Amino acid sequence: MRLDHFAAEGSTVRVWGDTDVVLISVPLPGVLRLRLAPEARAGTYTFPKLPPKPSFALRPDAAAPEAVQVREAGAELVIQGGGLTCLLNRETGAWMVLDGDPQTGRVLAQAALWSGEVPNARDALDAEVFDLQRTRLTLDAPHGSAYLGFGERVGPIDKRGMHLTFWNTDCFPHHTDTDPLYVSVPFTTVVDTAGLAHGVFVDEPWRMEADVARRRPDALTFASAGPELDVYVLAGPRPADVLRRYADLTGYAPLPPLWALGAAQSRWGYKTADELRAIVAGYRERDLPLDALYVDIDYMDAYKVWTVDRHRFPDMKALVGEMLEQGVHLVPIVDPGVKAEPGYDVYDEALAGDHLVRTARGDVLVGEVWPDPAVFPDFTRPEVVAWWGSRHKLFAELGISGQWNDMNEPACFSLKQPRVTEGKTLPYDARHGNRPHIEVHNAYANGMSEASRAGYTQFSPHLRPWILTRAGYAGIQRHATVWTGDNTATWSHLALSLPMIGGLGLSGIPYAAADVAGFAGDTTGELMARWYQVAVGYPFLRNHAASGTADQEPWRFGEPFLNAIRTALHLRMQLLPHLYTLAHEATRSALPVMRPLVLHHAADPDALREDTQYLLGEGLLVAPVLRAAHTRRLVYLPAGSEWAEVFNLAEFGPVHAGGTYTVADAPLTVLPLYLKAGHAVPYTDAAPHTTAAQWPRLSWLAFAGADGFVGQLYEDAGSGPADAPSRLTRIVGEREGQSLTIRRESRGDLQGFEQRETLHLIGLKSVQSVQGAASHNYADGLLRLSLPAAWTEIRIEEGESGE
Ligand code: MIG
Repeated sequence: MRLDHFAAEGSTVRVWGDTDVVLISVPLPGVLRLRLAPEARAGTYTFPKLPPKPSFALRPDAAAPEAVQVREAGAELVIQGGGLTCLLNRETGAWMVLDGDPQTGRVLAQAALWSGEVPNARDALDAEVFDLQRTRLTLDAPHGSAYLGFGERVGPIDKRGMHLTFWNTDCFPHHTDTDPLYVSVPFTTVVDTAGLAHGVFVDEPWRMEADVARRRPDALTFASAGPELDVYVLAGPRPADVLRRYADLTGYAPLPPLWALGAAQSRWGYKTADELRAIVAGYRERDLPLDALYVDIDYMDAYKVWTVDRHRFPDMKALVGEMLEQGVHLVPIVDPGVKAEPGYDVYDEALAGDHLVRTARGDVLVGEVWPDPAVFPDFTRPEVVAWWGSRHKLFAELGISGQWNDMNEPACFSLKQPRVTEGKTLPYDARHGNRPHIEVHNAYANGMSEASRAGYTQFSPHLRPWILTRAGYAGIQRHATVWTGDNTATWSHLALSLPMIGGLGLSGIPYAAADVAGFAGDTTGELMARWYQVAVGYPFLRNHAASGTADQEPWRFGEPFLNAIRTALHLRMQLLPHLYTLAHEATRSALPVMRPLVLHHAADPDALREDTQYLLGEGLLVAPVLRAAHTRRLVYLPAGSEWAEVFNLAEFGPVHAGGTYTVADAPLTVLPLYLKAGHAVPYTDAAPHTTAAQWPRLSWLAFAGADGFVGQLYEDAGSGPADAPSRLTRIVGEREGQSLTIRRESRGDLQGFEQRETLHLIGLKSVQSVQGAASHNYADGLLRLSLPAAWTEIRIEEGESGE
């Protein structure tokens, strides 16, 4: 590939030859973009100019790009900006991106090859012979590097050795080797053997595949059905830096309401208002916390979206209010398929407004989903997003602020105008305005969920929306969070949920979760109990089951399982101050609530690929039991600091050195938790449901390391607009010789403090005196402090003569 010409045009460098074009720019510091357009002459009338390229992934409020410089050095062009360098060979087209300057910079990504095919004139006309791999990019995959993320995937946390397809698919049920699934995010964080990270994001919603060092162990290959490959290389050096840069590019997730983090119950098969009332009563009479009920498709009249069946739900508004009084939020499901029925206002409006997906021949495309026949709003067009958003008025007026968007791959069971499809969805050549379905399929759910968020924000500005989606493309985190779809009630799916949610977190989606106890198939009491324990740290916690499966509300299997589930749910409620703080942190840092160990221990090879455990923040490690009839498990404690057992958040247990394996004893009611030296974690008392994200009773578990410790707490009303009064509190313990000084620093405009605050502290060899606490007690290495209201400083002297 020869690229003879180049020109600097504003903040972009254009390089081109007889047939190929590449545009290089630096949208953010540490992020370099190469828009690769091989064989562009054949497909682009304006060659060597490229038409503007809209993106579903990029945040709309992007900053101005960085300035770039370009110079020639032999056959190479040297392009620099934002701290990065791109070297592009004009004789071969090979390029590399370095962090820093050409002499000393670290090589991030290196491409020997990128190529395209001259589009066949038939392609555009006959999608059944559409070449599914029109453009290709091959990047070096150095031996030993780990490949994280790629959206929603089965398999281990490191995707090396997998061949992945980006094509959102409704698969009921999915299995531990199913690919693709519902969510496509062509973004990976690469971690080398020294623990240094960089990112690669290919912003193409087109059908794509990625071969992650499977066919060739030394190559990561992207192949797209589209004419271009829009590549972003993101600098590290830590995985957390890559994730933050990805969110700077594609957006941060908005803060969820606190109630969405509480316990939720769902079932496909709850059919009437009275059934829902009975479920709430079942929770309340057994002292089981409950914050939300998800309401599946049977509330609708004949599966007509934006309707409510009047017989089964005679007064939805009253029901929503009645539930809210009991601390329970109703979250209805919404499907995109609109019943094609003249006289049904949603259909009539969609038709009149030209909002629908069409066939290649230009007719409205008609398929079958739950409504039959069904038509599909074209959420890839802004005017359709606006129209769908306006439809949320109905639910907002009922007092609803949470919504569950399903089937938005989009799923389509059959077509009335049959064409070849890939999976149960729309045909490749269906039309979205003038774009073929194969180009925008993966982004269909983004527009649908954007509409939901915008709708609730418009009609209920005093509430904070909670939007769940099954499908999505890069950037979906700005609009909604993801649940992992139709999993199965098996132990292998329980274990799979950790790398799956972890992988979504590493793909910029910080609040993803899996259905507790499995959607398909009958669960068992033991699997339920262990699944609830695993889910204590899921970003949200929803029990959901398929129609026809055995009942799986927490009490259905009796004792000892009910007690174990109650213990896990109470643990969840206790941890909400910490989880909500992490949720808030995600809105600033993009670090997920449930963190794979690699996020904080990338240079520790045992931690890097450990995906049977997870971290809640940097300081709390969760090592749940994932196997039937096991009451012990092996736990890896990452190197670099000590870890103290805090099983079930109860008493401190033994302290273990990092970089070691230990065996956790975990009978049915026990969740093994470990607190890292140097960290403090806030928690509260269990409650039947959440209220405000302010904690009349607050406790801290703290482990003073050699440098003391830090802990954080974010508080606000728990709902309402994100700019309402809030407070971020840091408690910092600093050592100086024999003394430890603990300070509390709060920032923000939220008034009022905890009414009862205690600190449980380990890590001190002895205690001679304590100043500033209301009372204290030191025994067996554990110091308990009762803290006065509005405290700001505690001083502890270590020394031999304890009191
Ligand atoms: O064709 O609404 O993944 O959570 O319960 C199945 C019924 C449609 C699939 C979702 C599942 C939901 C179910 N839906």
